[in-house]
Amino acid sequence: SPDIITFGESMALFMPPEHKALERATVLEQGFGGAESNVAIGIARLGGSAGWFGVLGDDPFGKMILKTLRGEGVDVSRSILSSDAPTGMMFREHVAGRTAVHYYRKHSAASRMEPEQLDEQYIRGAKLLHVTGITTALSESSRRTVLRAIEIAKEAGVKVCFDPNLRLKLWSIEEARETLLPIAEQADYFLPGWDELKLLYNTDSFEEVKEKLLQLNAVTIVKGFGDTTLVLDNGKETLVPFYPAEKVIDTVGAGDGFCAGFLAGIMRGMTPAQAVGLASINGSLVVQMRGDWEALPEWSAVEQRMSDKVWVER
Ligand code: KDG
Repeated sequence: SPDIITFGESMALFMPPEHKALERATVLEQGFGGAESNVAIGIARLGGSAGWFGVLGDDPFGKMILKTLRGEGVDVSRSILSSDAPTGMMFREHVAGRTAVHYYRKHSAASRMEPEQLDEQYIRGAKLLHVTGITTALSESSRRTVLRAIEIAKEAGVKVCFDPNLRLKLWSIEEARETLLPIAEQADYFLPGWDELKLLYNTDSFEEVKEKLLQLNAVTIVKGFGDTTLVLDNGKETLVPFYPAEKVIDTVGAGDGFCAGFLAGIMRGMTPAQAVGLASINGSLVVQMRGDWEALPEWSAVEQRMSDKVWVER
């Protein structure tokens, strides 16, 4: 198995060029996205060993996604092209400085994923399993699939990384809390954003949130804590400043790029705080280009920036 395994729903992505609104666009650019496959690509670009699996429709979009992932060096050998349902789709537009996402993914092939489709040996053979809350929000069966995958990983001593990736277009905050908080309790690495934590714990108080986080077993990485990332590792707190982005074109995918950098760093034997430094460089490069994963850097590019020592660990 690859060192890091992840799974979820990847979707065809359509965007009007030049920040036009969808209502007025006549041409759309085709790409694809999916939080977990974004992470897998990011790890592979950094020279890491990554596998992604999912159920896609046996249609041009499913084939495009698999081919691209394969070309990026991600192991997709456990993925399935199913003729029962189509590949999910999403449309994205930038209107008045804001990004709007329109999902067409209800009853997609991925949302029909079942725990029985998991290759248990494949998960057991990895070093780390990465899951996100998006998959748990898709359907009852995909939620059970995530929970079963975590169970398999834990039984085999495979580390579990969890990004809640709260998507309130997919479910209510109450439903999200009920599913996501118990998963955080099982994680070895927990990568929420500060905005997500406020919603999940229903408070704006840092002290209250911190008290909850300190009860978890996980190394917790709080993204977007002001202009820093907060690392909570065994009761020790470290603030790592953001690596500055020269320009911001498309922020979608920043969290996934961050996660890929973090996990690649951990696999290279870095401490969590060091891995956050790498994660932050990775995230800052992703936002400078349109699309979720296109701008993810190769190892040589981040290595050079790390040695610039523009970011300081404190
Ligand atoms: O993190 C980026 C993802 O949000 C995007 O790729 C699409 O997976 C996606 C989702 O469900 O929103």
